[in-house]
Amino acid sequence: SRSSLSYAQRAEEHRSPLVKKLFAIAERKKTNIVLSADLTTTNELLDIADRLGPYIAVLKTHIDIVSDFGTSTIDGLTQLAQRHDFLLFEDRKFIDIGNTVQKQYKGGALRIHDWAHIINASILAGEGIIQALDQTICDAGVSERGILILAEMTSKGSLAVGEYTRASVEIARKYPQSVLGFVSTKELSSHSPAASPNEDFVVFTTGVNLSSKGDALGQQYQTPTMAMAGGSDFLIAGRGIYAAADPVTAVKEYQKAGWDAYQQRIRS
Ligand code: 5BU
Repeated sequence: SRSSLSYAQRAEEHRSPLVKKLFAIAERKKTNIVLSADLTTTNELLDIADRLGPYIAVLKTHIDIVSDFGTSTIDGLTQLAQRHDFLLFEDRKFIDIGNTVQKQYKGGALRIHDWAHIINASILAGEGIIQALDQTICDAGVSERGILILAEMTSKGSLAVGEYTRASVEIARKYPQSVLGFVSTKELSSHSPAASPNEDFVVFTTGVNLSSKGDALGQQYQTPTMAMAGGSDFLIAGRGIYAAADPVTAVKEYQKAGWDAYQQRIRS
């Protein structure tokens, strides 16, 4: 199955230039860690991106929590992404009607399409939202842009389960140009009867923590080893890394745990 293949093998066979690049970064840097850099000032965000950049494949932002957001935020992130060889993922969770999300993605105050390689969207509003984002990506003619569908969420009582998750996979299959895969707790497509043999969705898993089981507001964690065993490809960790006493030591621990679990999986 797909989860026993190496990132290098998957890079070779994948049709998306962005996924090829993502897998190539993972191989080069020996990391499947996505840092959820939930810092609230430009200085703090750029500082953590610079210090931890060498150990991560992707930097995930919530750009709307940056209190002094501006051109220097975007320019800084873009330069650090080039210097340290990582991609930028804006965790914007688009959720509105197609016409609105096109405006939120392409323009607005945050100019997300200009700088974020990866975005995510929920299918609560139906297929039109993915159609709209796909259209923006295809029309722009920039190859390094892609969408992850939010097929599940990690918080307690999440309603993104069952039929909703199945519908996420079905919609993803209709937009192979722009949909890279999912944000989910585990691999999804092989559980679905219509999976074609060469389908290769990328699975990003949030709620990853080495030492905590959750927080006081409903977050629920799994370890890097559990997530990789479930077919995840990229592990998203925030407070477990950036809020540690020594974030560099912490990111190296997550990197090692994630990479060991990956190697275990492709060997078995
Ligand atoms: P933490 O500090 O590792 O708990 O941060 C988790 C991050 O992932 C945070 O930015 C959330 O907004 C994000 N997240 C999540 O926790 N759970 C989900 O299902 C999704 C995103 Br989708």
